[in-house]
Amino acid sequence: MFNEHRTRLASLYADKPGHIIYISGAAVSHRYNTDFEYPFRQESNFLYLTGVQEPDFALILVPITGAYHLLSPRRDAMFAVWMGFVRTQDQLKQAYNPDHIHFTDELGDLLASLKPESVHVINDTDAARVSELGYTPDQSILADALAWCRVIKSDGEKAELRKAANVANIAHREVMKSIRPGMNECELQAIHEFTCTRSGMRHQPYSGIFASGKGAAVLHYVDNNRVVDENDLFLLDAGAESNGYAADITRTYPANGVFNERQAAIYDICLNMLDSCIADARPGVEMEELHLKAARLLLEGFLDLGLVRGEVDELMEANIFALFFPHGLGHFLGLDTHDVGGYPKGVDRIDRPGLRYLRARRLLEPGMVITIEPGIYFIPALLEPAFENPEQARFLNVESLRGYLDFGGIRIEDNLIITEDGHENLTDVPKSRADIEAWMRG
Ligand SMILES: [Mn+2]
Repeated sequence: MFNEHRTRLASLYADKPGHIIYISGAAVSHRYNTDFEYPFRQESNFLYLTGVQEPDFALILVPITGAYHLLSPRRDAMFAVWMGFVRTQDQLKQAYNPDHIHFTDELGDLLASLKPESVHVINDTDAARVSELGYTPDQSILADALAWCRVIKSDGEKAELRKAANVANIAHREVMKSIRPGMNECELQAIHEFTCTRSGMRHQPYSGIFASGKGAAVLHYVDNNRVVDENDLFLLDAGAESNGYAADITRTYPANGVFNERQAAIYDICLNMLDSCIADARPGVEMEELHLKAARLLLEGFLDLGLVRGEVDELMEANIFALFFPHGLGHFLGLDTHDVGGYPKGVDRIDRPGLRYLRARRLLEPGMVITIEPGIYFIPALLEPAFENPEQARFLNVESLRGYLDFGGIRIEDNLIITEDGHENLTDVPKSRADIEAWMRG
């Protein structure tokens, strides 16, 4: 898989003889000025090209010959005492399969032997290192080239994403059947993370959101320390990570196992937004089309409930949907949860409420992996000013909406691989009300 990734990147440099690529991997980082080490996470581009999941490595690629040089840190005996076994260069070569292996302190000699015209890098640190050694760094292409490669997933990557999704599916089901009013949100986080860790996935791809009641209306809620009430909805947005590849799943359900009437009505609108967008997810479709479709379904649902007034078209034009659905419909998913490539060069964000935060704006193609995650929230910080703004308030049933300010929010999120003729949905966690309630009954 990593060989395939390097070949894909090298193909973009076919017209650049004399140009080579240098990327340093991640180092260990510490908590302030202490010797406490944060869990190590390889830099995603380096991981994509090498599979190396240990600190202080670097690589040189020579696109025109395809040569892959791996540079490993020189470890001394004390490293072995404190940190673990030190592998020989031969053992590292066996493990990672480079064409050539060197120590990182031999970078100067390696560059001297390659005599590159220019050295492509992705960041200032690598650029400075290259300059220091007397060569010309070029930071203008490589990051975009890597994003281009990473947007279309290889078969190996799809397999990792399926593994991550499978474990996240199990963890979500586990929490869904364990929740009881009176539990603290952090207990539910513990169940999620325990389930992932027990399955061998020791790292989370992002800080999970375990939000009950009003906390569910905070888009990136991470307090995760409130006691869940009897009548709360509980929103869980958390995944799992398999060899660096992320799952990112969200479900929302009643803490006591049964949706009340008000929750059910809003939930069904959100689920309809999700299901309709998923049904349309196929090559040739644009993310913003799907976003606008979801927005329209939200407004139609709210008109039926009498929460907004007017014609759907004028409500769309006035961006009323963005008061309740202020984030983007979805994003690319891969080595990073909000994966690279959402905005290729020349494509700008849409300056419109709601769509402004869309993290991907491009035609869907086979091999892309996306999330679809509509949400409906009652966020006082957005609604209260809108109640006072005549331009917006004329579309709102202010009196009814005031009764929803303690509702919180609902988000439902699935992960899809776009295929030749549609998509493969990686997420398998109950999402219809009937399925959720049945699963929670056990
Ligand atoms: Mn997401």
